[in-house]
Amino acid sequence: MNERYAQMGEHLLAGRAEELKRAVEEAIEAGALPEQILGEAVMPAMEALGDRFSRGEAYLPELLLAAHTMQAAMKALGPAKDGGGGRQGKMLIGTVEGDIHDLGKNLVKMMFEGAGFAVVDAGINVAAEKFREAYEREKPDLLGLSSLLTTTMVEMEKVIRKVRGEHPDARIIVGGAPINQDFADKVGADGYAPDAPSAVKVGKTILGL
Ligand code: B1M
Repeated sequence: MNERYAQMGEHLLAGRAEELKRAVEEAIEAGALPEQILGEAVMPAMEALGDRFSRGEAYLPELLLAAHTMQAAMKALGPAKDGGGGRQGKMLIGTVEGDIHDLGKNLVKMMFEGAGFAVVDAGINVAAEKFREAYEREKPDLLGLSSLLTTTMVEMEKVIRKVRGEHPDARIIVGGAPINQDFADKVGADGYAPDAPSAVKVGKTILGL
């Protein structure tokens, strides 16, 4: 399986969406779990690309290409087969203001849907006030906030304050590359998860499921 994962990473970075999608489908058929594919193939490839970008060895178009390719291939991961349905509850999720990264958020959404949640996606670059409005409209059991930039992680605190100002019992989970448990505690989130599969576990724990 290791060689298969390495090849998936190569497809991702080269923008070969169809090949990646096929490889993911074959791996799932061979018994691989979505979280294994994410952890062994997708995340290491994205991290390597991010490191090259930091060193000035890769550029924005390469990041975009990998992002598009991953988006196309993510459908093949398939954990959301039952479309959520809301058996376990309702989640509202979004990426905070100033931040347009959405691949991680989309994965978290897919995993929650796969676990039987109805998920409302507020999108990217969502201002605190928009989160509050959506929270009031949707009345979710759980609010999920994603941030990928050190410059936007502070927005999480604003959203939490804004939503809890009106709904003190709101249950909130945060995540994204720069986030950790200490930060989550500091901003008053109920939970933090480092990746999409564990987000579902943490979310269920928060909800007492
Ligand atoms: Co951006 N980018 N990017 N980028 N980008 C990073 C994040 C960066 C680390 C790259 C680097 O320099 N090494 C860096 C941030 C540095 C920092 O803040 N410390 C960075 C930068 C600087 C930027 C720009 C500012 C670049 C520029 O314009 N000069 C710009 C910002 C634009 C903006 O947001 N305002 C920018 C733009 C972009 C693209 C648009 C080109 C593209 C995003 C496309 C998209 O999302 N549709 C992009 C990409 C692809 C990346 C990297 C390479 C990959 C991110 C990704 O999608 N990973 C990234 C480098 C890296 O992460 N190593 C980088 C795969 C994804 C599945 O993982 O999102 O981490 P991730 O999600 C994980 C967990 O974090 C967690 O679960 C997910 C799955 O397991 N998780 C949660 C996420 N949300 C969660 C929520 C939860 C729980 C868990 O509960 C609710």
